[in-house]
Amino acid sequence: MGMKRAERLALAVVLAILVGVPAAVFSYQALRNGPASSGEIFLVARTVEHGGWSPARIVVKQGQTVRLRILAEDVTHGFQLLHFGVNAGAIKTGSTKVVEFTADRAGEFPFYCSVRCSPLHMALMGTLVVEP
Ligand SMILES: [Cu+2]
Repeated sequence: MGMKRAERLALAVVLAILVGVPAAVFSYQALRNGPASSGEIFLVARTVEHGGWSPARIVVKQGQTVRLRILAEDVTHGFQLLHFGVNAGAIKTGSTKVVEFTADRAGEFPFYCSVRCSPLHMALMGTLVVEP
């Protein structure tokens, strides 16, 4: 014997509340906290000719575990943050790589593209700002 129509409807309503309310609360918190606290920062690499790093300046707090999801948008790029021993290697066109490190020192640190991506490759630089 299957459930009656009313019972199925009641079950659907209960499920919607059980799943929907936590999802709504979670997305609200994610919006309010922003990308820095939720732990992942989305970073887009483009050739300098097409805008360079976006954002070109990343601000985090000292002690924070920083997770960068890097998209190589137009051609193959790399990502290098030498002061924290981070080297993502080649990131193929249209793909992403995730790197993670702990920002254990305060200061301003340059990050670079590590793959010869274009004539202005050497100018593809950004800055990581670690606030004390
Ligand atoms: Cu490059």
